[in-house]
Amino acid sequence: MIGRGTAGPVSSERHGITQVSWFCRSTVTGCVKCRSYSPVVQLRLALNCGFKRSQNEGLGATARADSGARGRIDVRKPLYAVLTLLGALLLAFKAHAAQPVDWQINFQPAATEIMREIAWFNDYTLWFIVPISILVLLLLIIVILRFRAGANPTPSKTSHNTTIEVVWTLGPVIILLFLAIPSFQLLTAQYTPPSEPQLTVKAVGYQWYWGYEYQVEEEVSFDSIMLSDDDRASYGKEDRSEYPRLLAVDNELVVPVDTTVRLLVTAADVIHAFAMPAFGVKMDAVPGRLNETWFHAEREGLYYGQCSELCGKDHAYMPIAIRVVSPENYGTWLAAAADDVEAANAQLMASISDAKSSIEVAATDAQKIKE
Ligand SMILES: [Cu+2]
Repeated sequence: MIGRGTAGPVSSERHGITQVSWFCRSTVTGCVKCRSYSPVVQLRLALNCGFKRSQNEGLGATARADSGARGRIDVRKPLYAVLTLLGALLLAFKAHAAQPVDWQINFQPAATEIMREIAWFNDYTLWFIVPISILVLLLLIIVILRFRAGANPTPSKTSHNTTIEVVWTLGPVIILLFLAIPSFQLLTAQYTPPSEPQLTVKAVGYQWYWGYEYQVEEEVSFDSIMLSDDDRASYGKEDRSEYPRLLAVDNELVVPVDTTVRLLVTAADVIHAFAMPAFGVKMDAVPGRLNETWFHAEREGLYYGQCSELCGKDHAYMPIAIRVVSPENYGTWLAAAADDVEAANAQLMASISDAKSSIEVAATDAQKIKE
């Protein structure tokens, strides 16, 4: 069984196996026996995540899949305890929005599997970088103090040490292998859509805005220009938390949720780059060349990115906004957008805010009943 984005233990009905981890609670899916998850995830499980098999298999701390029993990390194991603590610290710094936030020092929350893998690879790489930096710093301090001229009036003439030379040659080679293998796997995954794309959109970079063309039966194409403060009222985008300055646009790229979207990227004048951090997408837009990438957004919402290639004086003013909506809303929007994109957007925003307010009303009613 494959579960997606589960907020708790995920169990395999087929083999009765549960995995529980603070690191991968919301990300890792699949069954250890079926090997139904990607190699990158497997490595993450092995190295970071305190992956638990059922007790019958007797491997490490366990979290049983029996009758909905809630698994837990066995913190008796010091390694897991340290990993858990550091993981919690890392998560504490993560922003909770589909846009940058003040004092953010980490990635935006992932909205695609690829972005989760990228975030994992970033954390994984830190496990090498930090110890190596500390080791080098310690060695420098030792050398500076112990081998300073004052303490060594007669310098040593040692010039070779075979053991050290073997260690400092093989050590980096092994470390690089540990980095290269998951890195290549991630790179391959980034260029391999999980399924045949159900929608193709062409994004064209212009100085200085984006244009989108949907490859559908009835032509839908429009320009997406940064929203100016003067236009906020006419587009109904006065809420600056949802439509931030320098990121909000007049017409967003609208795509359905849980759909593999093929993105063709090109430019009409100079080189731009289409970047959407929450999706793990970054692709150069080169005039005369059609680059291809893809994404599979898992959550509805409004996501912001920017042009990521210095492209001229207004490079900072050509944001990218993608609105991920339900397939029904997307269908309605697409039909309306063939005639009038701005009217279709207004209609879409109205139906989304209706749905939001009805959820809020339901929540308030439930609260009242409780009281
Ligand atoms: Cu640009």
